Amino acid sequence: MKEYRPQEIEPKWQKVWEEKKVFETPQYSQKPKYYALVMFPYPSGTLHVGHVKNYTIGDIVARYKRMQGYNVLHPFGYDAFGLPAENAAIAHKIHPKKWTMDNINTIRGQIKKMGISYDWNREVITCNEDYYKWTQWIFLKLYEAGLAYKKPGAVNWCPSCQTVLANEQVKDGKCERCGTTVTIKHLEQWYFKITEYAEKLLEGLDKLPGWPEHVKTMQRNWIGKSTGAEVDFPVEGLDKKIRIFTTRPDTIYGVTFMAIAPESPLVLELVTDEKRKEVEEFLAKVALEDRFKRTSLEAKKEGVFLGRYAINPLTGERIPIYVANYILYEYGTGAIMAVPAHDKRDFDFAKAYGLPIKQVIKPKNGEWNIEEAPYEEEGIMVNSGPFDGLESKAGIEVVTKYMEEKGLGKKSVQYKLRDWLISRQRYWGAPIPIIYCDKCGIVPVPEKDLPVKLPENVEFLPTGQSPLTLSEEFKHTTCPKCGGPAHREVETMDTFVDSSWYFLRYVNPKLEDRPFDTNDVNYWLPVDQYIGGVEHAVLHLLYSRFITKVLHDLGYVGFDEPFQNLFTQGMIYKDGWKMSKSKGNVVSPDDMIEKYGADTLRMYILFMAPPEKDAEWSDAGIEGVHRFVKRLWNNYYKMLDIINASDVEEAEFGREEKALRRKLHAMIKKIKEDIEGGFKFNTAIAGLMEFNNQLSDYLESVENPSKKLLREIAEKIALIISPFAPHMAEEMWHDLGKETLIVEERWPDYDEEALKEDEITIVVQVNGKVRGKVTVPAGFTEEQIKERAVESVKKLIEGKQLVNTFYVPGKLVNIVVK
Ligand code: ANZ
Ligand code: ZN
Repeated sequence: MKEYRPQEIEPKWQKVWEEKKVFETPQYSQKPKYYALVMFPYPSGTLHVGHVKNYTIGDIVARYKRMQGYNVLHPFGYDAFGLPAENAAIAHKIHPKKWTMDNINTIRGQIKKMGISYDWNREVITCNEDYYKWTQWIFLKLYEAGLAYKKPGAVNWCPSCQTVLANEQVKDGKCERCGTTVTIKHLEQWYFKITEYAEKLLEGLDKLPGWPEHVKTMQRNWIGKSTGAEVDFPVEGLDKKIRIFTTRPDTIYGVTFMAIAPESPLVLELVTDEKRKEVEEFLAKVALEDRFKRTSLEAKKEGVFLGRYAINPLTGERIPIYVANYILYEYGTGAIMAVPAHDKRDFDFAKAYGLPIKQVIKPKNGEWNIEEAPYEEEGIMVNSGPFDGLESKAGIEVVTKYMEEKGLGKKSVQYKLRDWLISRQRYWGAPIPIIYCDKCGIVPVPEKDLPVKLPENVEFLPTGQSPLTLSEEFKHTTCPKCGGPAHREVETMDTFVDSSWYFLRYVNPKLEDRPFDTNDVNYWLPVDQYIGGVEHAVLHLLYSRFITKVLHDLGYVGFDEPFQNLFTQGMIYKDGWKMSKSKGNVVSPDDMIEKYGADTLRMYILFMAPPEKDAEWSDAGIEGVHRFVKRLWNNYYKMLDIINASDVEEAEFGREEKALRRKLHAMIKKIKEDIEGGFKFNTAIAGLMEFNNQLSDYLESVENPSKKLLREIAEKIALIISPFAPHMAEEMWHDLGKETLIVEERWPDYDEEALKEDEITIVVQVNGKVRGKVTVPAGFTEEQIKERAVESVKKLIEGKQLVNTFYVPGKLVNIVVK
């Protein structure tokens, strides 16, 4: 019998697929289209099995859909600009480009050995000129539309990466990449106006039923929409007003102080001379503090009285004004009306500074001691003049309307989302295509001059300044408008800009005069299935949705959501830890392929857990799957020996054959449902294992096996496993005498007829007299048959006591009653 040698058959079939160009996708076809996309990697080293999980899942989807008759687009590329590459290049003292390209070559080789069905003709590398030219083009389009702008402001600075970070890249006050505590710097930087799309980005989520709920929730929270009111509080003795934002206008009778953010210019405008020194000291102290800690719910509430009062526009009361550390300058209006009775932060502040606490909402039932804790729930309005007795929820509307009528305030919607800061002070990125001219100011680089090339011989050690500042050749240029001397923007774009549109470039990776063809992308997109890590729930997935919506509104694409369905896979752990080089717990796919073959590795990755769950790598686990793969192989070639042996008589289907055929089709049905009903690849493989055991039993126990049945099983098994273990499937198909490639065949359907079980008819007696018959599936147990029999004579034995039932196997049931 033929031995299983994956090291021989795998490279052989990979070569055949490549030579026959089976995975090269035609731009259009009669078949329905299917775009299967995996998140492309940072080429910052070699891949470990955790990365490969992503691509394996994507490959099952792509191969399965291909075998269902779809025109499948399944591309691959590299997110090749960025800090990891640059930092590693510095550490290894080689140029980021060389380092990146070397890694790409290694990764490509690793993936090819996995037998993933990519169309390699469509490979996209974001650091290549023919790609970043179009990233710059997208910047220009946003600039023209007023969606890219430069502004000074406090930005997040990573002292270790020596660059600014977008808010999305700061996790709990730390750099998303390196974990260093982020500080604040004042810089003039480029932003994309993602806030203008806040509402569209929220609404779009409702049109994505194929996204996991938790990812949509994370995006909703990040966008952070709040509905409330803006109210103006006049300042006593000055011709000034303080505008506040509140989500609780129903509590306005309970305001006992106001608080302003330390960064607000209002603070120094309002402070009295007596208080100036104290306030300036406070501002200096706060400026040194960590903004994330300072404004967290648990942080100690601190502030200083400005010596000034405001007037509550509804009650006319005098309200002391404070500067306070817990107010964010960038949210709402940067100032609040404080209601300590109903807001925890205001409560803590009032307790610390001995300010009054005035209850204006009471619980519907029972009492509340407002000195002990704030009451933050809904309730009934009290101490609120004409509004007393209103339910607080209704009160929000009523009070807002009242203020609008009196011109005191207006309804307002606020978002937590901030504009996307895209400037980076690092080398390895796409230069921002902007020129500064003394005469003309900011001038965008004309489209015909793209790309603005990244110069290669530049000292790129991080200094806090963009390395391009050091390249005189790059910096000096002429103004496209007036022809006078000018200089280029020296900062590069956040790499999340590169990755926010790569899925469009895959459609036309070689187009030279445009980033993509509108008709072509309208055919292929939205992506039918996107697969990647949940760590991108906010960053990449939000930015890609934003850029797509902008391109849609500018008329370049016909769709406004890029990814129809999203699947987030779990991670692979080893020894309880996420795999990482620094932990030394990395499992290399190359080693596993050498030892077991790619098909075993693929099967194990899929079998180890439901793919959305984290899973722990186990050497025993892959051993086990490998044994199964070999058993399956052996059964297969045992079958082929029988099929090909001329001395075996063709037997009629008996009971065993019918039963085994039923199990075969039940397995096909199960695997189909597992794949289509939500990526249940682990149970699909378990189903295959179960069938393989049943097949072993048959081959061992039956003397004269049916060639006809074995031929059907052999054919179906090869087809079924083809998406999972494609090399082995191809070899089996070939050895079965087929002349086609299995990847170009249809995945099998199950035979509804075969699923039906055989039936037997049983005579039913009551007290020894024949009273009827029942027909039951042959597989029924004695217990089930008796139950059916009793059921069939229910009327006859009504009111009588059931004494006993006797079963004569396959013939009759006698029911004894009194
Ligand atoms: C009065 C009030 C009474 C409030 C009450 C809450 C409860 P979200 O849901 O996050 O939008 N606020 C407004 N701007 C702020 C800023 N820049 N920094 C810190 N806090 C700010 O929260 C809105 C509420 O947070 C607003 O409603 C305001 O306090 C506070 F019983 O106004 B509230
Ligand atoms: Zn000029």
